[in-house]
Amino acid sequence: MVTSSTRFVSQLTRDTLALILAGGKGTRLCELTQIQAKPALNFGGKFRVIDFPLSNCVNSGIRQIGVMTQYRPHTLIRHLAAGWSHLNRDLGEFVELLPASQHSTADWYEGTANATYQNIEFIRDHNPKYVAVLSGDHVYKMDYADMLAHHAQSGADMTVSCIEVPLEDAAGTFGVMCVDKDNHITDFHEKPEHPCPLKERPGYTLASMGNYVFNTDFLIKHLLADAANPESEHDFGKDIIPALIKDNQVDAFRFKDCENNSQPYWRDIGTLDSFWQANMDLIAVTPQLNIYDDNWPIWTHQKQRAPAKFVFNDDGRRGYALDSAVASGCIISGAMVNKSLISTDVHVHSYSSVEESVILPKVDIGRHVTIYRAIVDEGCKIPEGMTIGVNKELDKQRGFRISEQGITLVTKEMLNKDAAVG
Ligand code: ADQ
Ligand code: ADP
Repeated sequence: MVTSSTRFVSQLTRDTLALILAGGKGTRLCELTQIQAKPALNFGGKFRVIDFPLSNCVNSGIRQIGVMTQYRPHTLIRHLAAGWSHLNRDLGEFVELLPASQHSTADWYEGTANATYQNIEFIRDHNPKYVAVLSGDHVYKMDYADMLAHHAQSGADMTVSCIEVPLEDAAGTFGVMCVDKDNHITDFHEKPEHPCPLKERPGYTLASMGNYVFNTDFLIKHLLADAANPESEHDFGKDIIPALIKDNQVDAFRFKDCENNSQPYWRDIGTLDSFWQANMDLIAVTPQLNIYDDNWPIWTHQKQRAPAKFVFNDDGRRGYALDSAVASGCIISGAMVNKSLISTDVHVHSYSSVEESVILPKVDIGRHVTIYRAIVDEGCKIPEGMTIGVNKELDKQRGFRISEQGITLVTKEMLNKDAAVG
């Protein structure tokens, strides 16, 4: 039976246009984002990061989606065209690409608010009641309909989704806010060194997840005002939210797991360490983010591949993987894989070991290779006998990158340079 409340929520999601911000550089991911934008990064063996917000939209019932691209968009565009172009336009559903420099001005997107400003005509064309501006580079499962219902029922002009984060993790990293007892935002600072602690949970602060819901007219009015302000950097966190909270109702939507009121999984994979850790989180024995959940599938596109294969080689060496995820198209022959995430089309040859590592697609790991606590980028061919991640000094000498927490990153270019020197 359809209740009035489900009808209410389905109407809200139908009345919402989602704009996904997918143009950031992701500089702290170093060489991993040298040729592609952060939302296009391979993640979790077979996904790309943008699949998470896109799947959240579709699973939430928001099926009118624009993706604002800018920085090195090639792989992102290819992925969206191959995997996300099947929504049915005849039913009013779409995922549309909104590249910079193609809209009301000939300029690049200067900031998140400017990217949205440049798409005002697109918003007007679709005439939604609400606009959800969503960050394209986070890994999480979220029903945006909860946030929309909160927004509509509270009568807010704008709603910001937020999550409780330890003070030390938030400092200099997230936009943080103070709220009153009704969750109206009373103070907002973008990436302050000293975030304000939560009264009810000292040691924690309320961090913005970079997801916003607006009443459409309100959004357009304030984007126009911001565009005319020469002092503004045209960023939601730096300029728009701090200015709006003074005279408008801007609410915090506290992202919680409704069933048990716990903190859901949400990760910004902005650094090599957080990228590695979020991949490792997926292969935990009981992961907090369940990607095997039929109720909230993470949709993606990938080419058809043969199943992963594990070979007992001619010398009687087992090819096996433990506490790991191995994507299709892989062959693990006479080699050991432990606590690792092996993406599509990886071949690990005999007498090699891969531990606590993230191996991105199309990697060939030669015989007698040891890889420990590393990220191996797409397309690498690791030569026979190479050791990665065991001796960090040696890794550095070879030109590999070592993250703050000691994870080694290896890319094709680094291997080519090492081969040229060696
Ligand atoms: P950051 O993630 O640091 O903080 P930003 O680098 O602007 O902010 O990226 C936000 C989103 O916008 C990302 O998805 C990025 O790809 C995209 N983006 C950035 N510049 C863009 C541009 N010119 N054109 C199109 N897309 C662009 C933000 C908020 C904080 C909040 C964190 C949560 O500003 O308040 O705490 O997200 O991670
Ligand atoms: P090693 O991994 O010992 O260096 P190979 O690369 O020859 O040796 O692969 C070992 C085993 O992996 C093969 O004997 C075969 O069973 C399997 N294998 C390799 N390539 C393929 C393939 N293209 N299709 C199916 N199985 C393959």
